[in-house]
Amino acid sequence: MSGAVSHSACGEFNGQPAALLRAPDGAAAVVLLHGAQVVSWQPAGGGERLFLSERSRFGPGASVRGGIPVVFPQFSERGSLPRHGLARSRAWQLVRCETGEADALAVLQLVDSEETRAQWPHAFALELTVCVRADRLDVELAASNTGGPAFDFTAALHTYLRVAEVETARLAGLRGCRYEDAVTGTMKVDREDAVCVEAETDRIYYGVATPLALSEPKRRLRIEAARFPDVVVWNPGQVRAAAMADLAPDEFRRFLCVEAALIGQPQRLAEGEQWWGRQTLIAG
Ligand code: TA6
Repeated sequence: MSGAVSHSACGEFNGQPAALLRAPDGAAAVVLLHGAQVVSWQPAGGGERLFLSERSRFGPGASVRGGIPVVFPQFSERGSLPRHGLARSRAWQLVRCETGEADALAVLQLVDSEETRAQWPHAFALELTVCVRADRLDVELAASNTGGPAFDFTAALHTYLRVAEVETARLAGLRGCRYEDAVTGTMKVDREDAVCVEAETDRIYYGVATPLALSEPKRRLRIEAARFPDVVVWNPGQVRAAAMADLAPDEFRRFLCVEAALIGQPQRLAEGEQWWGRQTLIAG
């Protein structure tokens, strides 16, 4: 993280406005105001645990390849909006950025505008809360219907977990879960003790009730979720990655997306109602 600070501050990351979080124990994170996208997380005493492509584009309109893109109100192309909705491509407002006694916290907000209503005709407010301390990162997304007819949405925290080599990573905890294999267009049940990525992998697991564990030869990561009932596991593989301008050669080997998601049963919010969901990463 460029320009490391001893406390939390609103600063810049790659020339873009960002919340630079640093807890008293040294745990740190960076959150761009663009898209409220976490682009860096370093547990106390540890190294970077999120992937960020060296070819990521920054600035208005760009979607940054890596970190934790916020997907709302539409997952993927399951609707009429641009892929993964409209939240990740807009400038959010930073409303809190502070270091507490044992943690550091940022809160960012996005509300509807004439522009968003032209794409998605609803009054909404989003709030993303990012908290770091010790070995953990908590990211919580809250969505509210701030006035008007009920609306349905799907959402995800599209987390790019950094790995040394994706083929040596193992994701455990999904055995027995039903999943939609977007590569083959089929529904399956996972019978394996762990997901191993050897080629393009694009799976939506529905109704995942237990924490996951990402294991590599030299480190582990525990992945917990609250009120995100589904999990997306994605790696583009070599062929698809070669066609992605914002991925450098072989960078596909350096990440596995494990996304806390709300896809299978869209959430309905009547006027005045709020939903929230959280993903927690615990470094080991
Ligand atoms: O979450 C998996 C996925 O839906 C993949 O199908 C792939 O499209 C990925 O998201 C990345 O999407 P993006 O729009 O960020 O390139």
